[in-house]
Amino acid sequence: MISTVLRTRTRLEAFYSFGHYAKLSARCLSVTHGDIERLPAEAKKFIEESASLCKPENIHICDGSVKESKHMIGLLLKQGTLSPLTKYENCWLARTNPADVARVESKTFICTNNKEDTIPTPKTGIKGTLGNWISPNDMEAAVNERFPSCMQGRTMYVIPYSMGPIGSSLSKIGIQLTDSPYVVESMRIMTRMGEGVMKQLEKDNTFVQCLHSVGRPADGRIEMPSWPCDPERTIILHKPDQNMIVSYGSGYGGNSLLGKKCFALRIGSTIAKREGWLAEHMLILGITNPKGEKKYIAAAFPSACGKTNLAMMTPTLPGYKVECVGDDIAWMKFDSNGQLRAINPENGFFGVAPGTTIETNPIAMATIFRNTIFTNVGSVSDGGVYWEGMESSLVPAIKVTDWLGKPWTRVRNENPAAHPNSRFCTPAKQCPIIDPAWEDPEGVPISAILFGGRRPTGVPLVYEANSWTHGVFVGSSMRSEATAAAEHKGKVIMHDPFAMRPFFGYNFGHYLKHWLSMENRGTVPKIFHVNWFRKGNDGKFLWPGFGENSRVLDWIIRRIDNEDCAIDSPIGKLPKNEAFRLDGLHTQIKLNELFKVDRDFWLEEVAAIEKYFEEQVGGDLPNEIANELKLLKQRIDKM
Ligand code: GTP
Ligand code: SPV
Ligand code: MN
Repeated sequence: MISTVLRTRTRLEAFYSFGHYAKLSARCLSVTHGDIERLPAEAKKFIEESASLCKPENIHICDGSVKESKHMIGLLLKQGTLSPLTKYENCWLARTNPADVARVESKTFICTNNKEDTIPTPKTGIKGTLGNWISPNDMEAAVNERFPSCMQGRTMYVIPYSMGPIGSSLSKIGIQLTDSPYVVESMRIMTRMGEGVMKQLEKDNTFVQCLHSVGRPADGRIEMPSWPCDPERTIILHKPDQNMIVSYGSGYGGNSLLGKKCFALRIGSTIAKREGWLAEHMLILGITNPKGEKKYIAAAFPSACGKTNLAMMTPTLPGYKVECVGDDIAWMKFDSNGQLRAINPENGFFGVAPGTTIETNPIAMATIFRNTIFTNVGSVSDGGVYWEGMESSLVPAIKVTDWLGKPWTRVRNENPAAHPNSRFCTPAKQCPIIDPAWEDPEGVPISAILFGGRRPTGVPLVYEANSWTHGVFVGSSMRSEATAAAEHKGKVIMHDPFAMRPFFGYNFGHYLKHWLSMENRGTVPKIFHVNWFRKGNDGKFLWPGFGENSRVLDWIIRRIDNEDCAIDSPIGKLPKNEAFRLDGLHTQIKLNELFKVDRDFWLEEVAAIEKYFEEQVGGDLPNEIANELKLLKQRIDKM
């Protein structure tokens, strides 16, 4: 037994501790920008060992300056990765290899010694869907099959970055090594990167180590020199006990901007578990009512289900104001007074482009036409961008090119001009309604947590959980229609607990226990479930959504103030009909359909949740959650 353990350790160290060999090659490292000696010893070691593995031509330590950014853009233009969008200020269009357009959940792994630490054990014969586990040996093999010499002829960029305001006690530092200048430019927008973090590292040398390469196909042939990648062998690896992320083969989104899903959620959730806080796939918004009272709300919706839109909402209810703290990730911790406080660890928005319009999200439209990288959107002959939803901007004289670089006309083409997962990458500080406290190192106080998804049938517009435990159950039983943000096809309804299914850094059952335990750490906020996507028999949305969602927030904040405006239902508390504000709404709302709780639907829903828990979570399901399911079933049975 002991010898097996020892052998594993030695082999493990082999891939990240080349010892003698590493030091020898390190002497030949050519650092062409920045001073490696300023970095803490651990960081130097990480860089040297990675360089001796990947064999880059040279090393560039990023300072985050404007000069550096100009240099990167120059490189990217030369390489053909970016083209200028002359209509706007400092905006660029990137087209990826069409095989590299979204996160690849099937190739994303968490590495722990014990499989049970990463994923619950599914029922015999059932494939687990709550994450992928990889053993330390297999991770080592995966790295050794892909990384040796993968950066040959390329520059290895060193990106010191902070998730959260630099120096905040809620923030954490990462160092990403990458051979992609596109990733450098994107990280410069999405994180606080460069000199400020170098200084912070002098005070605190702990960091998450992130190694990334766009890779190089096994046969050496790079199909699209403007977007090198290796889709066949793409792999995204996380090693929580070493705060380590290793990503190979993809240059886009959550696969390559390692601060986002890999660090802030997967590694983040494991750190949060250890340290007693929460790392969640949630937007954070501030809402001020007509009396001038302000509250902050966090909301978890799956990818491409409306977080950016809600975070930047323009309320239609008069007198209301929404301000944005973050649109994708929240790190939440109780302060010494037992108040839950949240920071947005990011520095930019990596938002879905299609559907973003003046009508639906004017605030995003006011944010994104400066200093922004657009990826896989269409472009127009006047130097601007185009995507589905911008039809009214089309005039015959303007020619559209689709995301693949082909001429596109609306009548002729059935395929969309922009890829459904095309995105803008834009600085958060440009958002006209960015919250004054968005960079507050203490975070903002959270008064409510929302869960939601795309549910075309059965699930009402909004309901309130009866208690914290019931709320955790509501999060655990979330389901949503698949979207283009990942590799899933079709509109199947998938279980996506807490909107975290692709992002759990550890066993979902343990995650549930951790959430349940929050009640002992401070004053827990009220929990709600929302669904903007319910459809009528005619297949049309029953609710206009977007700015009209302020009516839902209005009811929610009145509930936070304990106003008597709710009635009990078997699934939770619903708005009293007369209390839900519809004043000034010109479209006819079928309230009965929108809020209906149908017995047959919910019996099926309960059965689906029961099956899911049984097949996927098994013995790791906390009793409290099993009990909430039992109670729900009893309440529905009695309907
Ligand atoms: P990620 O960045 O992938 O995490 O996505 P997200 O949750 O931020 O989703 P986003 O706000 O970008 O919305 C995705 C899609 O949902 C867009 O096409 C929106 O137009 C649409 N959407 C957002 N809010 C609403 C709404 O209230 N009603 C309807 N019908 N559609 C909405
Ligand atoms: C998501 O899929 O939830 C995103 C995009 O926010 S990505 O950064 O690619 O994960
Ligand atoms: Mn997201």
